Amino acid sequence: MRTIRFIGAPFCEGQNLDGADLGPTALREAGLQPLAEMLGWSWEDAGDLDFAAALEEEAEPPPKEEGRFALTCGGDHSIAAGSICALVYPDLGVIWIDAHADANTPRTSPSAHYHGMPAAHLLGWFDNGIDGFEWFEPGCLSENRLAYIGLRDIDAEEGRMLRASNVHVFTMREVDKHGIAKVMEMALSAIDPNGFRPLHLSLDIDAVDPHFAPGTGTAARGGLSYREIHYIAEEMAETRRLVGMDLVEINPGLDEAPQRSSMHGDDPNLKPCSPTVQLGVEVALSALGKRIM
Ligand code: HAR
Ligand code: MN
Ligand code: MN
Ligand code: MN
Repeated sequence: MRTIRFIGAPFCEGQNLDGADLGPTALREAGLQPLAEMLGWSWEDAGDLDFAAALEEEAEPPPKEEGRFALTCGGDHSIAAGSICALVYPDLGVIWIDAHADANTPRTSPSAHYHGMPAAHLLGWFDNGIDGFEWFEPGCLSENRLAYIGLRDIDAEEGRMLRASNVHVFTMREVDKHGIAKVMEMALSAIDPNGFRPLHLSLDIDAVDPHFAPGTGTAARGGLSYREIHYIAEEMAETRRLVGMDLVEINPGLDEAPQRSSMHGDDPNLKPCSPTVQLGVEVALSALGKRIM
């Protein structure tokens, strides 16, 4: 039986809104564990990371994750720097699903918010010895092993850096033009031409259209549909090479009231929860292998 290691990462200091830190608890309370167990997974809850304590002590590297499926739940997208750096696979391929590229450097960032920078940090586009990051390896992710899907809110300088790089970018326009199935095919073969690399899915819920995912801090119109995000997750599971996933930027404090919609409407294991939390649970289950039939 394969094991999921659920890592709560209630960190929301990478931006200026409270509430994203409630994500891990909301996902647990919605019943993600029993729902995943029904798919045949064994579940190991690593608890929540204690960021306050980590700041006071000597910075400790995140535990290296191997052999289990690491599901890191934010929190804001800052935590992807840790979760991806902590994966031990040297040839890891990453599919980054987001409205934003998160590829600013401290120099180009219009907001100075770190959640707009973790991709650039992983790619090694900056390395200026930020306190608490002593364990971090800038450049641990190489450009040709990163593909974005869903982008639609990119800063000017960020766009220039991406165009000059070997990162693979599939914006919403490519989704419009080719359809999600073709885009997934292109993204996977771009980062993993021979189909043998371990894969990580970094999923920012704001990639999904705010109609389906209202509970997030930096919503952007014109996003992925309910089925498009599920298709991405299902295809990632289908590769059988998915070793980790981030599920980030779910902000229960900004979410709409709980509503029971049909997909899991009759599943007693899904507890009533707000719509963006429910979407997060459902997409995680698709990435864990859940199929319509
Ligand atoms: N690009 C903008 C910045 O760097 C906004 C980034 C917002 N980021 C997220 N994560 N929500 O994707 O400040
Ligand atoms: Mn906070
Ligand atoms: Mn993001
Ligand atoms: Mn985003």
